[in-house]
Amino acid sequence: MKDTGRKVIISCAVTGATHVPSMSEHLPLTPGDIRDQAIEAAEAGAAIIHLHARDPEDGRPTPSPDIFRRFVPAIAEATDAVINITTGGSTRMTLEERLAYPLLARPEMCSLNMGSMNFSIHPLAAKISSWRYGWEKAYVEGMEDMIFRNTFKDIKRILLELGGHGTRFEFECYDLGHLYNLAHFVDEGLIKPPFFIQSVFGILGGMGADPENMTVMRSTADRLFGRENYHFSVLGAGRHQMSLVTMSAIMGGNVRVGLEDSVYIAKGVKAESNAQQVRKIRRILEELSFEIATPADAREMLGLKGADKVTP
Ligand code: KMH
Ligand code: ZN
Repeated sequence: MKDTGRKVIISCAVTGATHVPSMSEHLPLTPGDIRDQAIEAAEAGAAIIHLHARDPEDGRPTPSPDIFRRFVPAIAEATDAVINITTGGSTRMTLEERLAYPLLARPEMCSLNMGSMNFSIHPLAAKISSWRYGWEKAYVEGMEDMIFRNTFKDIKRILLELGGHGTRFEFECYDLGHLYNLAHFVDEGLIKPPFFIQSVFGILGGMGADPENMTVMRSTADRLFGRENYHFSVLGAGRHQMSLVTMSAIMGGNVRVGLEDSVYIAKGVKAESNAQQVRKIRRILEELSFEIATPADAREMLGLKGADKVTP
């Protein structure tokens, strides 16, 4: 793998499908909000922008290609950031729904979740006393009984269908076993290096946000894939976000921030935008003498096909 001089890729996950509008007035909901916050995050230094769509009427997660098309091309037009579209969607969407837009757009990059699991923020429901939209309470409470489905067959389908169009993946690994699932597909010949491994910490249903877990993920990935064959990255859910991603950079990895993963900028303080989180991690990394990857660096590091090969 070509050494581009150890630059750190900042990914920004702009809105997601787990957090609900009542958690932060700054969570972008409409196509215009998502577009503007994504562009600002890219200008602040995010080389990769990870995107979900929401219904403009009430902020409910949606897989609708029509809604994605109301902001993705505008972001691509305004920035040279790598656009990374979710294939995880939400735990309530079918795989068919989750793949509807990615299969049309054939992005440079998509997320790919490496195992089925529980995935929930239901304990938060008890802490929210006033709900902005009628759907939110049942949505959050209902996560207690949801399964985030990502079977071997589902993963294989995504690798074959999207991978067949040259899309490469942010492999989201929430547990040690997910690295072994990834290794299984490498053994099957369905994935070629360089792999981009997003280790996810602090999701209820996945591994906890203990720093020790990161050393286990890192050393296991080294053993399974060889450090020269993959790029490590970390996201930390909620209050663990900034400390865990900083640790990733120190361990030779990359970072993901964004309101999809945490609505905070500091203890008890809500982030006013995605760009604010990007600026904060950029500041920390530069203070530590890390160099930030540009979108061109990220494309080279991850072997991406280029923005010109994406269907607008
Ligand atoms: N919010 C992340 C923990 C996806 O979009 O595929 C999950 C995620 C899933 O990013
Ligand atoms: Zn996502």
